[in-house]
Amino acid sequence: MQEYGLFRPIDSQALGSGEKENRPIPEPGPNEVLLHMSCVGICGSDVSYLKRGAIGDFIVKAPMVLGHESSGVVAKCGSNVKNLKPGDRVAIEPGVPCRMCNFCKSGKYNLCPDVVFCATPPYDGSLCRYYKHAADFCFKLPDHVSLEEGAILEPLSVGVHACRRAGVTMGSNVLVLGAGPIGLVSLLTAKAMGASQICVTDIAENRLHVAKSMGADHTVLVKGGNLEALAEEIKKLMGDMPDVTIECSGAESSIHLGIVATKSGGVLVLVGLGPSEVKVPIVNAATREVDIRGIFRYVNCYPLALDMIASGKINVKPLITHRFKLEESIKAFETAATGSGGAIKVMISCE
Ligand code: NAD
Ligand code: 572
Ligand code: ZN
Repeated sequence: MQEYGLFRPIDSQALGSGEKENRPIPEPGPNEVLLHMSCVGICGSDVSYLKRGAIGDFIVKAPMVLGHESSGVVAKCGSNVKNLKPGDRVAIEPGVPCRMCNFCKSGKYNLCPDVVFCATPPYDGSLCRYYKHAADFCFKLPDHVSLEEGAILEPLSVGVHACRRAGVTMGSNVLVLGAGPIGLVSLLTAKAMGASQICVTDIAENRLHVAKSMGADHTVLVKGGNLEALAEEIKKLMGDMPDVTIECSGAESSIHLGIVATKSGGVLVLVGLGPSEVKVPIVNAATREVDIRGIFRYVNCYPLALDMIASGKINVKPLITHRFKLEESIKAFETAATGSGGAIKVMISCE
């Protein structure tokens, strides 16, 4: 049995302080692969579990390994694995559903109530040296796609699912509210899907600069105040009201803006998840037939996300602002938590 380094961040006695721990290398089951982990991006949810020990009802009750935006190299294949071989570089789709329930059988496996999702309590994540995973939830990367890009497929898949749920298509005018990693991948995806104009909002000017550099046609700095006036400003910039709005902040006022700014008959997709209850002008949405749709992670989105990167239709590399080694995980999490140095996506190398 070999030992390996592992980041063990949540401890009920010392919430918020990361730890490393040695654990045995797992043995892959017949339909699993053992992966030598390469890259793990830090997501806002990892930071919440580390700093607050919970997201809503998902409470960390025992030490949990973080990390769900990841890639690795196949080290060993289970006896039934046909799609991969040792040495293959893969992106890891982190949620493995039960495959048996009606959601799974009807293709909406993201809604499976029994999904095992990396780094959502009580399940461990993939921020470690060796990790085993269902082989059919690993996607082989072409040689010219980097392992960092493989890890970014995870948040990119959220953007793909959001744009699919929004019905973004050639010529769509799209409003993206919030320019964090999820708003930015939604921007990139909407552009790749043929959106004509994309307007992005944020409360932080530096994030809007990034959005502009990644292809936003217009940006709007939200300083609070009159939402009707903001909606009017967006309409003026875009020449018309947006057909589609993708809300990526979760802030109550931003969801409110999403309703009033979207064109009648359009779609507002709620990606950002903030307070569980918010006060919004729902009658405005109803009487103008603005469809409000939620998203829960993604479903069948990895193949398209990978194709968009592999074909060069999108470039996710500018999202990665900081890089750390596994041994430097605590520093990496501090950087992600504070956003210091203009951090957007902080990447940890496990090799
Ligand atoms: P983030 O915190 O890095 O980004 C949010 C951005 O919104 C920040 O740049 C912030 O400045 C901005 N913001 C805050 N208030 C605003 C306002 N009033 N108007 C405009 N912008 C505002 O987070 P992220 O990683 O980009 O994730 C975004 C959201 O998406 C989070 O709520 C996260 O939980 C959620 N999320 C949901 C799913 C899902 O399945 N529904 C999946 C992934 C992430
Ligand atoms: O990449 C997946 C992901 N999902 C997030 C946030 C960040 N990254 N979600 C927001 C929180 N929910 S949840 O249902 N939950 C904690 C399981 O509130 C999941 C989706
Ligand atoms: Zn995430």
